Amino acid sequence: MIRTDWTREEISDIYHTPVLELIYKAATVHREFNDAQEVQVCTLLSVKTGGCPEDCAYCPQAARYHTDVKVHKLMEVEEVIGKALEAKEAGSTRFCMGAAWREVRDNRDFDKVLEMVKGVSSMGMEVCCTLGMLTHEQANKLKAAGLYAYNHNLDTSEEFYGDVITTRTYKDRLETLENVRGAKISVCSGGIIGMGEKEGDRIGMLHTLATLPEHPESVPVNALVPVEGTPLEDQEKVSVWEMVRMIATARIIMPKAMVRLSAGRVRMTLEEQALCFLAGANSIFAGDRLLTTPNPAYIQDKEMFQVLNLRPREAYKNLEKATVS
Ligand code: SAM
Ligand code: DTB
Ligand code: SF4
Repeated sequence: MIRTDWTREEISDIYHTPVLELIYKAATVHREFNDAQEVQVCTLLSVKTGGCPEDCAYCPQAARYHTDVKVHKLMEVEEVIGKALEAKEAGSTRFCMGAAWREVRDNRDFDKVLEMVKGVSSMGMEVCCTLGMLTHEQANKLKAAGLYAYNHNLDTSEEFYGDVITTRTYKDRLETLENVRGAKISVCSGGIIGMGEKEGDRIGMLHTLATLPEHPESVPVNALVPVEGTPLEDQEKVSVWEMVRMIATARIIMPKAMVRLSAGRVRMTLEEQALCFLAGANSIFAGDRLLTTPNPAYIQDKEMFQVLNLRPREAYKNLEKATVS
């Protein structure tokens, strides 16, 4: 049964289940609702990099931190289409374009992004964008251009949010998610662990996601990539068991969602990633770059899929293809 009335206590009990029991339960739920051999392969591209006015403590693209990220204006449409084609040829079925913006503005850059969305969508890939805050009208325009999904992470609990970001509120985040949902765009929303949050914050974030009127179709679970120059540069690496608990809990409370083993895979072994798949992860970012930080190369993931007998999930499986109007 799909439930949106979970209590924090119920989620906390699931999260704190003895870990092998938790993996077993999550693996069982996963098999009830999904094909456990299938893993979605997504590719990210930073179409506008760095110089962001926000103060997200984890982010190498915030202008106020001194990181090695070079500012790059919005890419040209043709170049982006070329990158999407490369991703498609390498086996990716979802292409996610990210921009280091606080919010979308109704300007020429937005028109250009709409062109990118049209182009990638017409290649038969699921197109996703992550561009910051969106109004209802902007969401409708993206939908009309063929946008399939929109990523907008809650990142952590409402209580811890102010310790990580002060330039926007949790409420702002939830409003954009409502605008995305309202435009009938598939919702991608998750968060980051390893930022110094308590277990209660991880549970709080999962509670918010699992009690939205509809669960997000995708839930990315990122391990913090500590980047030199950001306030979180010295955070310790999260253990695989923490990733497993997050993924397994997300799988049990949002059984149909694509739970994405997102940032942090470069620091994980194949065996550690296998545990995450067993716990119910069924999506990854592939390609040697996330937005600005490294990620395993396609060839490495191909080998991993072979060893673990996993299959890439086809685009738009069981779903209506996005149409360009
Ligand atoms: N500017 C837009 C926004 O904030 O929504 C879109 C791009 S932003 C980089 C997308 C997401 O990347 C963030 O919400 C955060 O969850 C994730 N992210 C950024 N830096 C990260 C890091 N160092 N480690 C893990 N995840 C990170
Ligand atoms: C998500 O949850 N993780 C991705 C994607 N959505 C946009 C981004 C991870 C970024 C990691 C740091 C970087 O490469 O800049
Ligand atoms: Fe800007 Fe997004 Fe990075 Fe925050 S996470 S600083 S909004 S690019």
